[in-house]
Amino acid sequence: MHQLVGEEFITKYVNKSKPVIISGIIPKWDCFRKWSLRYFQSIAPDLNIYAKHFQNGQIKVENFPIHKYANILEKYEKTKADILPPYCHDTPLFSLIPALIKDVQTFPLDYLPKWYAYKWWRYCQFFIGSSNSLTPLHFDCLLTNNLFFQIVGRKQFTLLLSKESQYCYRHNWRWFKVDPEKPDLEQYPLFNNAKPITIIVNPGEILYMPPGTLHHVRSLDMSISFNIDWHTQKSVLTGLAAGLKGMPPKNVYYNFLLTLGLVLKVPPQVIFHFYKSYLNYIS
Ligand SMILES: O=C(O)CCC(=O)C(=O)O
Ligand SMILES: [Fe+2]
Repeated sequence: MHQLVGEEFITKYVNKSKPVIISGIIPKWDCFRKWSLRYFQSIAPDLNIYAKHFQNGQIKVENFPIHKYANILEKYEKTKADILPPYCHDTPLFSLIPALIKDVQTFPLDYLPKWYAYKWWRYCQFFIGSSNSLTPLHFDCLLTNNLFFQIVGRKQFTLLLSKESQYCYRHNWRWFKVDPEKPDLEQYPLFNNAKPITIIVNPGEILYMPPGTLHHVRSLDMSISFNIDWHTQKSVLTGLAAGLKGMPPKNVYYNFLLTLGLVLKVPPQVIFHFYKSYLNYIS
């Protein structure tokens, strides 16, 4: 959809839990012409990058000065060695480099509940990595809506609607054992019933994923993206109720905070103080 306005986005997609790709917004932003890892380095030379290895269901974190991380990615893009560089995944870069906020104007705040308007950028998380970087199949752990902004490079998303999770062999609340790129149907025969949708999100496009959408994400190029995970009044109550369906207590706690904000109108200034640890929460 081209330049979708807030009202249409909410009635046609959020209220109907339908994914959509939105074009025509990011290309008007300065980030679209400006951003690269070297640009981030030039304005924040002392930044430390935390990067993850996803290995057999485990997540290992390493950290590097930004110039070293840029060197590692550039070397990988030249050699395409067998070993993938670690992936800078889920980093609150707008809080670490506030000068980047002005590069994403005008942010589509009319897509979100008004409660998020106050310092909305604090809820955004960045993904910076080489081509071939992978985020294995999962859903977002608070059962939030996700607006995903693809700034540099392309990403291939394999999506499965929430109800398809029964065919994907779940482990640890949010992760799934099936590899949708090459599913082992002998080990995971139920996946035969699943209807995965594979899409490419191009630079300058925004992907909307409704709560509980399973996604497996493969970077096709060196890539810079960020998302905002956000609740509506309806999704936050569903997220809270998921405490009875195996959601870990820590996640229920974050959904409780967001319920205080979105439903009981406790101001974001108060809630964020307690919520901010979520932005460094690895689950
Ligand atoms: O871009 C990626 O690799 C993962 C994105 C993701 O999982 C998310 O935005 O929730
Ligand atoms: Fe995700």
